[in-house]
Amino acid sequence: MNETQRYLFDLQGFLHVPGLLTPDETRRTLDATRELEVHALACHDRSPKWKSVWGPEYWRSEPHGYFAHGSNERGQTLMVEDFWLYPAAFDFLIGHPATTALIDPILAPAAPGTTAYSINNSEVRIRYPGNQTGMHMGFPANGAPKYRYAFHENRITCMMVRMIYFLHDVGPEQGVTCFVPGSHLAHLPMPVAGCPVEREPGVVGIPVKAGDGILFTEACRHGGFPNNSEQTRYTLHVGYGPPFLPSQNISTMDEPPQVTDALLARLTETQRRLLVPRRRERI
Ligand SMILES: O=C(O)CCC(=O)C(=O)O
Repeated sequence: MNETQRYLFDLQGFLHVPGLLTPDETRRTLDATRELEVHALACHDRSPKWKSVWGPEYWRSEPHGYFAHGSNERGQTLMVEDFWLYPAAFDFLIGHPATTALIDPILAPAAPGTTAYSINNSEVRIRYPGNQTGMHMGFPANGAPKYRYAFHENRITCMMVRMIYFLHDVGPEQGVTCFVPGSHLAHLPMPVAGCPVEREPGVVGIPVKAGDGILFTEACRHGGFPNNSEQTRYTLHVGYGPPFLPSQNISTMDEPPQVTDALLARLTETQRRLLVPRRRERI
């Protein structure tokens, strides 16, 4: 993270990173995401159903173990959590060097001898025409220690951050991700009840190109403008936090990370540590 990026991240609570993925990575990831969309929709009826502790209902792919939620109807979102469990096009994003270079300097430093941080959240979000994402987070209204943003001893120290990978262009009318810049530092709750996403005071939509990323602190209030186009929006969202924080996927909230032997066998040791924090070993 360079000085300008650091300045903007601290000021806004988010950072738009053009060209985070190469054109080839972007194309391959979009193809894999569309394949996963077909897979997830096709296994809905025959898959076991689960209700998350946060309320939403999911189905779980029997062969791969990922959890999916939603539908492909107009106005809806299809979410697939722990998308790495679907082999194997997404593995390169676990410990992705360009992402790591942005995240290393801003996550809360870990205690000596522990993994610096882990991946605690991974979602494919597929937003169909007519869909929007309600605004959420932002201090102090939804403030909680696990989302905290702080600046301490000349260092940004976030608890949880997220990277969104955009797999195609998303213009102003195509469901852009939006933020209330600076809301990670706000003292007052958002004052307008029932406000449409795009009319919330201070909200700004961020148009992006294929391959761009947006990094943000969970303490910054955010959501997604309505997708007023006929283009379905495909994004990947990956969350990072301290290694003592378990899964933050809605399907498996606060449970141990969901991994399979098949996934772990494909990964390097460094990648495995990002998904499964280090534990004691019998010697
Ligand atoms: O881009 C969007 O639709 C909203 C993203 C979002 O809410 C999130 O990643 O938590």
